[in-house]
Amino acid sequence: MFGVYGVVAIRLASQSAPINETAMTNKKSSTPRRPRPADNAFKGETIRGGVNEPTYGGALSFMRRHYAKSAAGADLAIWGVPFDAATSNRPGTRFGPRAIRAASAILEGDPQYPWGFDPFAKLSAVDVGDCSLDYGNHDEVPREIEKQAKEILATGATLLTLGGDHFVTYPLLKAHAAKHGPLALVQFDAHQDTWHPEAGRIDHGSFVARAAIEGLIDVKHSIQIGIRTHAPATHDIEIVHGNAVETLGVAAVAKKILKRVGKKKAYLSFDIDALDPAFAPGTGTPVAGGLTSREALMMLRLLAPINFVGFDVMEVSPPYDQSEITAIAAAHVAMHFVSLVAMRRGTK
Ligand SMILES: [Mn+2]
Repeated sequence: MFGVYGVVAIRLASQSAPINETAMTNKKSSTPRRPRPADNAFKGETIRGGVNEPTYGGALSFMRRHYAKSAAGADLAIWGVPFDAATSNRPGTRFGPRAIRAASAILEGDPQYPWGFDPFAKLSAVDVGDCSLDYGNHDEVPREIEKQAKEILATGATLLTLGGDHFVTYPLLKAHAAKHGPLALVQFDAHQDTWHPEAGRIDHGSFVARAAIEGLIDVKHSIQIGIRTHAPATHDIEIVHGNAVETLGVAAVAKKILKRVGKKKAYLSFDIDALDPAFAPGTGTPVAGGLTSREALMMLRLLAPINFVGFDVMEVSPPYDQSEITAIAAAHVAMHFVSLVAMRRGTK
């Protein structure tokens, strides 16, 4: 059983994104292994290439990327949206971007596993800091997120957002759809997020309904993976339930995603609660019976053929986390996003 499954997974992986075995086994890097001086986030002279700071020290940014006020000239911009006022249960995701940046410090310098290359040798990337929001004026929050996201997208950079609760994805989709048209949504989540789609509501459980109703997503090419709660409507989006990932297997689910999306431009939204609470305890609305982090990361890797134009990882709530388990999972998810972009974009 495992042997057959393994062959399928390897074949699919080799078709979509060949692994550089030499880099994987030798762990050779374009940069020396000895730690360099700390604080590349501020002192970096280039927005390319790996760095080798001590994992435990130095100024934090996502994967030690240089902080920049503008994403101009970069292939990829990493951005935080520390907003958690739309959550229905546990708050705390306003601390998510900071925690994911801290957890990502273990991911710089080496070829990233299992990709076998340093993504920043292939693409330039900057950390553009966090979205500026007024905590006392929630009505302005959706407009502000959309406006600031549009400013980043106008530079030509691909945007990778660290949340924040899942409401944030709604204004992010507005900004991306304004540039690209309706997008195929690939959503990893325990929840369909199709509740209470009234205009003006600020609710982390409604972004999918709003996006479908407003035509921000192309529902016929959209798919949700890991669902294990009921919701009022599917909006004709394909659903792969949490238990199906085990019965079908990772490679078969990845094939379903590739088939559903086809050649459409796509947006990848990863709610960390797609993972089981064992792998992501620090989140707003945990649901038992979820994916393992291994299953999720394997699936992400198999999505390399998809033309993703935007990414987010949402719902990391550090006050409910233990030993950074959730933040580490989210940092690895985001690293896979970076590697997906590197696979497609190559060197600019
Ligand atoms: Mn969710």
